[in-house]
Amino acid sequence: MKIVHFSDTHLGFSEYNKLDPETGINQREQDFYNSWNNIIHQIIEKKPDMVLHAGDLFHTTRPSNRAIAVAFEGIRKISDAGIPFVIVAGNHSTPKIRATGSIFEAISLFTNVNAAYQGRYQRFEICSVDIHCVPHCSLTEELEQAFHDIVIRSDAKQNVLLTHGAWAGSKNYSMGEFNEQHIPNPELKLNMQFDYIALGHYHKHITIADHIIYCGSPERTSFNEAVNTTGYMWLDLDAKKFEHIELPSRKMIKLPPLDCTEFTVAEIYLALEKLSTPELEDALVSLDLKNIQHDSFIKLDWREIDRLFKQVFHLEKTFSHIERGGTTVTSSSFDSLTVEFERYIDRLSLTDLDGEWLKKTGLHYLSEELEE
Ligand SMILES: [Mn+2]
Repeated sequence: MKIVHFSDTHLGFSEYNKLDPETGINQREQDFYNSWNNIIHQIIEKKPDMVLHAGDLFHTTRPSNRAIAVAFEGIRKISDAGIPFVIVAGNHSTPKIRATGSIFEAISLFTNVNAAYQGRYQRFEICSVDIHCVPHCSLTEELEQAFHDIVIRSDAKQNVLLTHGAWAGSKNYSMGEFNEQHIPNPELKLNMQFDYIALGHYHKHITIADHIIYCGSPERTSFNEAVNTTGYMWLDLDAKKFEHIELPSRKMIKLPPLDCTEFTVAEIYLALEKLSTPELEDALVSLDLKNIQHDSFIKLDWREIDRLFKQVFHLEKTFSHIERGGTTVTSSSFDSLTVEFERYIDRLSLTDLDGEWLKKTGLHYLSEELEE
């Protein structure tokens, strides 16, 4: 029995104001679609007996038509190949109000596809393997009930638990999100034994115990995930061999913090020039300038820094500076003018003005200005 276990695909995630030259779609949004398509491609090539998705298929509860189209195209390929597909809803894809309905209702319509999304335990029997599903539950009582409802049948050849949340244990597998759920270890609490526990939510691939595994996400949603490898799990359930298959994703690099205490502006530029290597090409890069002296700080040209790192996809800048006469250190981050402008418009509560129009017009003038 060969199984693909993947998770946290976050289709519809988008960030920064850069478009894919080929598709015209936000480049980061396209990156997530590419990673999804890459896994679908591998599934069709390698023909596992089953595919499991451990939650956060979409980035939001109400995904865009485009995100839905990309998801459906991939799921249809798995379905058409006759490969059973089981998916649970994660915290990013569970509506707060049940009356909103769920996109998983539509997903369940595909042949060979089983979705658990209703805040309760569901079991799917596939080729004599029982897939025990605990999706994201909006209430703690629902989650407790879901675990309480798990039944291990005597005639099941193997048992797999598929769930989404922060695994309770000695380490913290939290993503720091307000609505995440904490998963008790049912093997300890309920005295059950599973052949494999397929976890989603924590974006880093990590083996908690031989058979309890977070597969990690195929793309990174923040700089906290810079060190993570990206990919999916390939399971040989009978041989109990569980392998993480790495897949390429957009590079994300955190540069070591630069201490500017002793630096003039020219020396800061010089130090940055050394940090700006060809390796950073097309990567998401974060740069932290520490303790910039007041005199250097006011002379510092952030556009010059962007020019020094022109090979990168996006440069995320954070800094702290020492104010004149004092030791006060302030910390902040500043993005490109276009990103800051978009953030500013988003913060405004516009009643008489069309925010989208304002954004489009403003960005148009800003990009013309920046190109000169
Ligand atoms: Mn997630």
